[in-house]
Amino acid sequence: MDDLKAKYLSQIADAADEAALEAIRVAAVGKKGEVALKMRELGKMTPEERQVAGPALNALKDEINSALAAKKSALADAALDERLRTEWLDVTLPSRPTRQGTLHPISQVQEEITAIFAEMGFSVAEGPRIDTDWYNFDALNIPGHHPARAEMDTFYMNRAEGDNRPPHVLRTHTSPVQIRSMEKMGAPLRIICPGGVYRADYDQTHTPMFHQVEGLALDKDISMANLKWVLEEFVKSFFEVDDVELRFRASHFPFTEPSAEVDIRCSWDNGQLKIGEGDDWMEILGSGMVHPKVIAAGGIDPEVYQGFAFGIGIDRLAMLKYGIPDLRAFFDSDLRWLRHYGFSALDLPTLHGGLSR
Ligand code: 2U9
Repeated sequence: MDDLKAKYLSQIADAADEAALEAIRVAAVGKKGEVALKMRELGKMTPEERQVAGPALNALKDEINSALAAKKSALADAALDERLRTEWLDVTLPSRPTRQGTLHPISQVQEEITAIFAEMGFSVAEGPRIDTDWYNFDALNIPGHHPARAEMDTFYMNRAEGDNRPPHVLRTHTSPVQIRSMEKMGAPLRIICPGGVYRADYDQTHTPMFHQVEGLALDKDISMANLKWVLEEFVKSFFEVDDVELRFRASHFPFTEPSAEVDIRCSWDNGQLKIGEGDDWMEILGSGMVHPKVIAAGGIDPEVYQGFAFGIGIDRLAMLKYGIPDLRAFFDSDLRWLRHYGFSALDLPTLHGGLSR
Protein backbone atom coordinates (compact mmCIF):
# COMPACT_ATOMS: atom_id res chain seq x y z
CA MET A 1 0.00 0.00 0.00
CA ASP A 2 2.90 2.35 0.74
CA ASP A 3 4.27 1.62 -2.72
CA LEU A 4 0.89 2.42 -4.30
CA LYS A 5 0.66 5.66 -2.36
CA ALA A 6 4.19 6.77 -3.28
CA LYS A 7 3.65 5.87 -6.94
CA TYR A 8 0.41 7.77 -7.40
CA LEU A 9 1.31 10.82 -5.30
CA SER A 10 4.45 11.29 -7.35
CA GLN A 11 2.56 10.80 -10.64
CA ILE A 12 0.01 13.40 -9.51
CA ALA A 13 2.76 15.86 -8.60
CA ASP A 14 4.28 15.45 -12.06
CA ALA A 15 0.99 15.66 -14.07
CA ALA A 16 1.28 18.34 -16.73
CA ASP A 17 -2.38 18.94 -17.48
CA GLU A 18 -5.96 17.93 -16.69
CA ALA A 19 -5.95 15.07 -19.19
CA ALA A 20 -2.92 13.48 -17.54
CA LEU A 21 -4.57 13.95 -14.14
CA GLU A 22 -7.73 12.22 -15.36
CA ALA A 23 -5.70 9.24 -16.65
CA ILE A 24 -4.08 8.90 -13.22
CA ARG A 25 -7.48 9.11 -11.52
CA VAL A 26 -8.86 6.30 -13.66
CA ALA A 27 -5.79 4.07 -13.09
CA ALA A 28 -5.70 4.69 -9.32
CA VAL A 29 -9.19 5.22 -7.93
CA GLY A 30 -11.42 4.54 -10.96
CA LYS A 31 -13.96 1.70 -10.92
CA LYS A 32 -11.37 -0.75 -12.29
CA GLY A 33 -8.36 1.04 -10.82
CA GLU A 34 -5.65 -0.41 -8.63
CA VAL A 35 -7.29 0.58 -5.35
CA ALA A 36 -10.56 -1.05 -6.42
CA LEU A 37 -8.69 -4.26 -7.31
CA LYS A 38 -7.10 -4.26 -3.84
CA MET A 39 -10.54 -3.76 -2.28
CA ARG A 40 -11.76 -6.88 -4.02
CA GLU A 41 -9.01 -8.88 -2.26
CA LEU A 42 -10.57 -7.95 1.12
CA GLY A 43 -13.06 -10.81 0.60
CA LYS A 44 -10.30 -13.41 0.71
CA MET A 45 -8.81 -12.11 3.98
CA THR A 46 -9.46 -13.23 7.55
CA PRO A 47 -11.72 -10.88 9.53
CA GLU A 48 -8.69 -9.66 11.53
CA GLU A 49 -6.70 -8.85 8.40
CA ARG A 50 -9.72 -7.15 6.88
CA GLN A 51 -10.14 -4.90 9.93
CA VAL A 52 -6.69 -3.45 9.30
CA ALA A 53 -6.61 -3.50 5.47
CA GLY A 54 -10.14 -2.09 4.91
CA PRO A 55 -9.71 1.28 6.67
CA ALA A 56 -6.16 1.59 5.32
CA LEU A 57 -7.41 1.18 1.72
CA ASN A 58 -10.18 3.74 2.29
CA ALA A 59 -7.65 6.18 3.72
CA LEU A 60 -5.39 5.60 0.69
CA LYS A 61 -8.30 6.30 -1.65
CA ASP A 62 -9.15 9.53 0.22
CA GLU A 63 -5.56 10.65 0.15
CA ILE A 64 -5.22 10.08 -3.60
CA ASN A 65 -8.56 11.86 -4.22
CA SER A 66 -7.53 14.94 -2.26
CA ALA A 67 -4.12 15.03 -3.98
CA LEU A 68 -5.98 14.90 -7.33
CA ALA A 69 -8.31 17.76 -6.30
CA ALA A 70 -5.46 19.92 -5.04
CA LYS A 71 -3.43 19.35 -8.21
CA LYS A 72 -6.49 20.09 -10.37
CA SER A 73 -7.01 23.47 -8.76
CA ALA A 74 -3.26 24.25 -8.95
CA LEU A 75 -3.32 23.47 -12.69
CA ALA A 76 -6.39 25.74 -13.17
CA ASP A 77 -4.64 28.56 -11.27
CA ALA A 78 -1.53 28.14 -13.42
CA ALA A 79 -3.63 28.19 -16.62
CA LEU A 80 -5.34 31.41 -15.50
CA ASP A 81 -1.98 33.00 -14.61
CA GLU A 82 -0.67 32.06 -18.04
CA ARG A 83 -3.72 33.65 -19.75
CA LEU A 84 -3.40 36.81 -17.66
CA ARG A 85 0.30 36.97 -18.61
CA THR A 86 -0.27 36.57 -22.36
CA GLU A 87 -3.75 38.07 -23.02
CA TRP A 88 -3.51 41.77 -22.33
CA LEU A 89 -4.29 44.99 -24.02
CA ASP A 90 -2.69 48.39 -23.56
CA VAL A 91 -5.74 50.60 -23.22
CA THR A 92 -3.54 53.70 -23.02
CA LEU A 93 -2.40 53.35 -26.65
CA PRO A 94 -3.59 56.23 -28.90
CA SER A 95 -6.38 55.44 -31.38
CA ARG A 96 -5.42 54.75 -34.99
CA PRO A 97 -5.05 58.02 -36.88
CA THR A 98 -6.67 56.93 -40.17
CA ARG A 99 -10.47 56.92 -40.59
CA GLN A 100 -11.60 53.36 -40.01
CA GLY A 101 -15.31 52.67 -40.25
CA THR A 102 -18.16 54.35 -42.08
CA LEU A 103 -21.89 54.46 -41.56
CA HIS A 104 -23.67 52.05 -43.93
CA PRO A 105 -25.94 53.87 -46.43
CA ILE A 106 -28.96 52.06 -44.94
CA SER A 107 -28.11 53.40 -41.46
CA GLN A 108 -27.52 56.86 -42.93
CA VAL A 109 -30.88 56.88 -44.75
CA GLN A 110 -32.63 55.51 -41.65
CA GLU A 111 -31.13 58.38 -39.62
CA GLU A 112 -32.19 60.89 -42.27
CA ILE A 113 -35.77 59.60 -42.32
CA THR A 114 -35.90 59.59 -38.52
CA ALA A 115 -34.66 63.21 -38.39
CA ILE A 116 -37.34 64.34 -40.85
CA PHE A 117 -40.24 62.64 -39.05
CA ALA A 118 -38.92 63.66 -35.62
CA GLU A 119 -39.30 67.27 -36.76
CA MET A 120 -42.98 66.52 -37.48
CA GLY A 121 -43.56 65.08 -34.02
CA PHE A 122 -43.12 61.37 -34.72
CA SER A 123 -41.18 59.28 -32.23
CA VAL A 124 -39.33 56.07 -33.02
CA ALA A 125 -40.77 52.71 -31.89
CA GLU A 126 -38.95 49.40 -32.16
CA GLY A 127 -39.99 45.79 -31.62
CA PRO A 128 -38.92 42.16 -32.01
CA ARG A 129 -37.89 40.76 -35.40
CA ILE A 130 -39.38 37.39 -34.46
CA ASP A 131 -43.07 37.78 -33.65
CA THR A 132 -46.26 35.74 -33.50
CA ASP A 133 -48.37 35.27 -36.62
CA TRP A 134 -51.11 37.18 -34.79
CA TYR A 135 -49.05 40.40 -34.57
CA ASN A 136 -47.62 39.95 -38.06
CA PHE A 137 -50.87 38.96 -39.84
CA ASP A 138 -54.19 38.62 -37.99
CA ALA A 139 -53.97 41.99 -36.20
CA LEU A 140 -53.31 43.60 -39.57
CA ASN A 141 -56.51 42.22 -41.06
CA ILE A 142 -54.67 39.40 -42.84
CA PRO A 143 -56.53 36.27 -41.66
CA GLY A 144 -55.22 32.71 -42.15
CA HIS A 145 -56.73 32.13 -45.57
CA HIS A 146 -55.73 35.54 -46.98
CA PRO A 147 -53.61 35.36 -50.17
CA ALA A 148 -51.34 38.11 -48.76
CA ARG A 149 -49.89 35.54 -46.34
CA ALA A 150 -48.69 33.38 -49.21
CA GLU A 151 -47.57 36.40 -51.26
CA MET A 152 -45.32 37.62 -48.48
CA ASP A 153 -43.04 34.55 -48.68
CA THR A 154 -42.95 34.26 -44.93
CA PHE A 155 -40.15 32.56 -43.00
CA TYR A 156 -41.84 30.42 -40.33
CA MET A 157 -39.90 29.44 -37.20
CA ASN A 158 -39.45 25.70 -36.61
CA ARG A 159 -41.45 24.33 -33.73
CA ALA A 160 -40.52 21.32 -31.63
CA GLU A 161 -43.05 18.49 -31.29
CA GLY A 162 -45.51 19.37 -28.52
CA ASP A 163 -44.61 23.08 -28.44
CA ASN A 164 -47.97 24.75 -27.83
CA ARG A 165 -46.86 28.35 -28.20
CA PRO A 166 -48.47 30.25 -31.09
CA PRO A 167 -46.57 30.01 -34.42
CA HIS A 168 -43.77 32.57 -34.76
CA VAL A 169 -42.50 34.16 -37.95
CA LEU A 170 -39.66 36.47 -38.98
CA ARG A 171 -41.67 39.69 -39.33
CA THR A 172 -42.50 40.39 -42.98
CA HIS A 173 -43.01 44.11 -42.26
CA THR A 174 -42.54 46.40 -39.24
CA SER A 175 -46.34 46.72 -38.79
CA PRO A 176 -46.41 44.42 -35.70
CA VAL A 177 -44.46 47.18 -33.92
CA GLN A 178 -47.33 49.58 -34.57
CA ILE A 179 -49.86 47.12 -33.12
CA ARG A 180 -47.66 46.68 -30.02
CA SER A 181 -47.28 50.47 -29.72
CA MET A 182 -51.06 50.98 -29.92
CA GLU A 183 -51.53 48.39 -27.16
CA LYS A 184 -48.86 49.98 -25.00
CA MET A 185 -49.45 53.70 -25.56
CA GLY A 186 -53.01 54.04 -26.83
CA ALA A 187 -54.15 57.09 -28.81
CA PRO A 188 -53.37 59.77 -29.88
CA LEU A 189 -50.21 58.31 -31.37
CA ARG A 190 -47.55 59.46 -33.82
CA ILE A 191 -44.76 56.96 -34.45
CA ILE A 192 -42.38 55.66 -37.09
CA CYS A 193 -41.06 52.10 -36.98
CA PRO A 194 -37.76 51.55 -38.80
CA GLY A 195 -36.02 48.20 -39.01
CA GLY A 196 -35.15 44.99 -40.79
CA VAL A 197 -37.86 42.69 -42.19
CA TYR A 198 -37.71 39.28 -43.86
CA ARG A 199 -39.23 37.66 -46.93
CA ALA A 200 -38.07 34.50 -48.72
CA ASP A 201 -37.20 36.18 -52.00
CA TYR A 202 -33.82 36.66 -53.67
CA ASP A 203 -33.08 38.23 -57.05
CA GLN A 204 -31.73 41.48 -58.51
CA THR A 205 -34.30 43.62 -56.73
CA HIS A 206 -35.05 41.50 -53.63
CA THR A 207 -32.97 40.32 -50.67
CA PRO A 208 -34.36 37.98 -47.99
CA MET A 209 -33.74 40.69 -45.37
CA PHE A 210 -34.45 44.32 -46.15
CA HIS A 211 -35.42 47.52 -44.31
CA GLN A 212 -38.58 49.53 -43.94
CA VAL A 213 -39.84 52.57 -42.19
CA GLU A 214 -43.53 52.47 -41.46
CA GLY A 215 -45.42 55.38 -39.96
CA LEU A 216 -48.66 55.66 -38.03
CA ALA A 217 -50.60 58.74 -36.90
CA LEU A 218 -53.81 58.30 -34.89
CA ASP A 219 -56.02 61.05 -33.56
CA LYS A 220 -59.66 62.14 -33.43
CA ASP A 221 -59.63 64.20 -36.62
CA ILE A 222 -57.02 62.80 -38.98
CA SER A 223 -57.77 62.65 -42.69
CA MET A 224 -56.11 61.77 -45.97
CA ALA A 225 -55.20 65.49 -46.26
CA ASN A 226 -52.86 65.15 -43.27
CA LEU A 227 -51.28 62.09 -44.89
CA LYS A 228 -50.72 64.01 -48.12
CA TRP A 229 -49.03 66.94 -46.36
CA VAL A 230 -46.79 64.73 -44.21
CA LEU A 231 -45.64 62.71 -47.21
CA GLU A 232 -44.99 65.83 -49.32
CA GLU A 233 -42.90 67.35 -46.54
CA PHE A 234 -41.05 64.07 -46.18
CA VAL A 235 -40.23 63.71 -49.89
CA LYS A 236 -39.07 67.33 -50.21
CA SER A 237 -36.80 67.04 -47.17
CA PHE A 238 -35.46 63.62 -48.06
CA PHE A 239 -34.55 64.42 -51.66
CA GLU A 240 -33.47 67.95 -50.65
CA VAL A 241 -35.64 69.70 -53.28
CA ASP A 242 -37.90 72.76 -52.84
CA ASP A 243 -40.87 71.40 -54.68
CA VAL A 244 -42.07 67.99 -55.72
CA GLU A 245 -45.28 66.71 -57.23
CA LEU A 246 -46.81 63.58 -55.75
CA ARG A 247 -49.38 61.33 -57.43
CA PHE A 248 -51.68 59.25 -55.24
CA ARG A 249 -52.73 56.13 -57.12
CA ALA A 250 -55.58 54.01 -55.72
CA SER A 251 -54.28 50.68 -54.47
CA HIS A 252 -55.14 47.92 -52.04
CA PHE A 253 -53.60 46.74 -48.77
CA PRO A 254 -55.47 44.64 -46.19
CA PHE A 255 -54.49 47.04 -43.36
CA THR A 256 -55.56 50.35 -44.95
CA GLU A 257 -58.83 51.56 -46.52
CA PRO A 258 -58.70 53.53 -48.71
CA SER A 259 -55.14 52.75 -49.83
CA ALA A 260 -52.83 54.66 -52.14
CA GLU A 261 -49.48 54.09 -53.71
CA VAL A 262 -47.49 57.27 -54.03
CA ASP A 263 -45.42 58.22 -57.09
CA ILE A 264 -43.11 61.22 -57.47
CA ARG A 265 -42.58 63.23 -60.64
CA CYS A 266 -39.12 62.61 -62.03
CA SER A 267 -36.99 62.34 -65.14
CA TRP A 268 -34.43 59.76 -66.21
CA ASP A 269 -31.96 61.39 -68.61
CA ASN A 270 -29.00 59.18 -69.62
CA GLY A 271 -29.52 57.09 -66.54
CA GLN A 272 -29.49 60.19 -64.33
CA LEU A 273 -32.49 60.50 -62.00
CA LYS A 274 -33.90 63.98 -61.32
CA ILE A 275 -36.60 64.38 -58.70
CA GLY A 276 -39.37 66.96 -59.09
CA GLU A 277 -39.14 67.53 -62.85
CA GLY A 278 -39.77 65.63 -66.08
CA ASP A 279 -42.52 63.42 -67.46
CA ASP A 280 -41.93 60.19 -65.58
CA TRP A 281 -43.44 58.92 -62.36
CA MET A 282 -41.68 56.69 -59.87
CA GLU A 283 -43.38 54.74 -57.11
CA ILE A 284 -41.73 55.37 -53.75
CA LEU A 285 -44.12 54.25 -51.03
CA GLY A 286 -47.52 52.85 -50.01
CA SER A 287 -50.02 54.43 -47.67
CA GLY A 288 -53.64 54.76 -46.62
CA MET A 289 -56.16 55.31 -43.84
CA VAL A 290 -55.78 52.60 -41.19
CA HIS A 291 -58.50 49.95 -41.45
CA PRO A 292 -60.95 50.14 -38.47
CA LYS A 293 -60.34 46.44 -37.74
CA VAL A 294 -56.62 47.16 -37.35
CA ILE A 295 -57.27 50.05 -34.96
CA ALA A 296 -59.52 47.75 -32.92
CA ALA A 297 -56.84 45.00 -32.94
CA GLY A 298 -54.51 47.54 -31.29
CA GLY A 299 -57.05 47.97 -28.49
CA ILE A 300 -58.24 51.42 -29.63
CA ASP A 301 -61.85 52.39 -30.42
CA PRO A 302 -62.12 53.01 -34.20
CA GLU A 303 -65.37 54.94 -33.63
CA VAL A 304 -63.33 57.59 -31.78
CA TYR A 305 -59.90 57.47 -33.41
CA GLN A 306 -58.79 57.17 -37.00
CA GLY A 307 -55.48 57.74 -38.71
CA PHE A 308 -53.10 57.20 -41.57
CA ALA A 309 -50.22 54.81 -42.12
CA PHE A 310 -47.48 54.47 -44.69
CA GLY A 311 -44.65 52.12 -45.56
CA ILE A 312 -41.36 52.98 -47.23
CA GLY A 313 -38.58 50.65 -48.42
CA ILE A 314 -35.34 52.10 -47.03
CA ASP A 315 -32.96 50.12 -49.22
CA ARG A 316 -34.51 51.32 -52.46
CA LEU A 317 -34.61 54.94 -51.22
CA ALA A 318 -30.90 54.68 -50.41
CA MET A 319 -30.17 53.37 -53.93
CA LEU A 320 -32.16 56.21 -55.52
CA LYS A 321 -30.71 59.01 -53.40
CA TYR A 322 -27.08 57.92 -53.51
CA GLY A 323 -26.95 56.34 -56.98
CA ILE A 324 -26.18 52.83 -55.75
CA PRO A 325 -26.83 50.45 -58.67
CA ASP A 326 -26.99 46.97 -57.09
CA LEU A 327 -29.14 46.08 -54.10
CA ARG A 328 -27.22 42.92 -53.26
CA ALA A 329 -23.97 44.87 -52.66
CA PHE A 330 -25.66 46.31 -49.53
CA PHE A 331 -25.12 43.01 -47.75
CA ASP A 332 -21.74 41.90 -49.17
CA SER A 333 -19.59 43.48 -46.40
CA ASP A 334 -17.10 44.52 -49.10
CA LEU A 335 -14.79 47.07 -47.43
CA ARG A 336 -14.04 48.91 -50.69
CA TRP A 337 -17.80 49.32 -51.31
CA LEU A 338 -18.39 50.42 -47.70
CA ARG A 339 -15.60 53.03 -47.92
CA HIS A 340 -16.99 54.33 -51.22
CA TYR A 341 -20.67 54.52 -50.27
CA GLY A 342 -20.31 54.90 -46.49
CA PHE A 343 -20.90 58.07 -44.46
CA SER A 344 -18.98 59.71 -41.65
CA ALA A 345 -20.12 58.31 -38.33
CA LEU A 346 -19.62 61.73 -36.73
CA ASP A 347 -21.92 63.72 -39.04
CA LEU A 348 -25.39 62.63 -37.99
CA PRO A 349 -28.10 64.02 -40.26
CA THR A 350 -30.22 66.88 -38.95
CA LEU A 351 -32.62 69.17 -40.77
CA HIS A 352 -30.79 72.34 -39.65
CA GLY A 353 -27.28 70.99 -40.23
CA GLY A 354 -28.11 69.26 -43.52
CA LEU A 355 -29.25 65.70 -44.10
CA SER A 356 -26.41 64.50 -46.30
CA ARG A 357 -23.07 66.17 -46.83
C1 2U9 B 1 -50.62 49.46 -38.95
C2 2U9 B 1 -51.56 49.92 -39.83
C3 2U9 B 1 -51.23 50.16 -41.14
C4 2U9 B 1 -48.36 50.27 -43.33
C5 2U9 B 1 -48.35 50.40 -44.81
C6 2U9 B 1 -47.69 50.16 -46.92
C7 2U9 B 1 -48.88 50.79 -47.11
C8 2U9 B 1 -46.77 49.75 -48.01
C9 2U9 B 1 -44.63 48.82 -48.61
C10 2U9 B 1 -43.76 49.95 -48.97
C11 2U9 B 1 -42.51 49.44 -49.59
C12 2U9 B 1 -43.76 47.76 -48.08
O1 2U9 B 1 -41.17 47.98 -47.99
S1 2U9 B 1 -42.24 47.91 -48.90
O2 2U9 B 1 -42.19 46.92 -49.91
N1 2U9 B 1 -45.62 49.21 -47.64
O3 2U9 B 1 -47.08 49.92 -49.16
N2 2U9 B 1 -47.39 49.94 -45.61
S2 2U9 B 1 -49.58 51.11 -45.65
O4 2U9 B 1 -49.65 50.20 -42.88
C13 2U9 B 1 -49.95 49.95 -41.59
C14 2U9 B 1 -49.01 49.49 -40.70
C15 2U9 B 1 -49.33 49.24 -39.38
C16 2U9 B 1 -50.98 49.20 -37.53
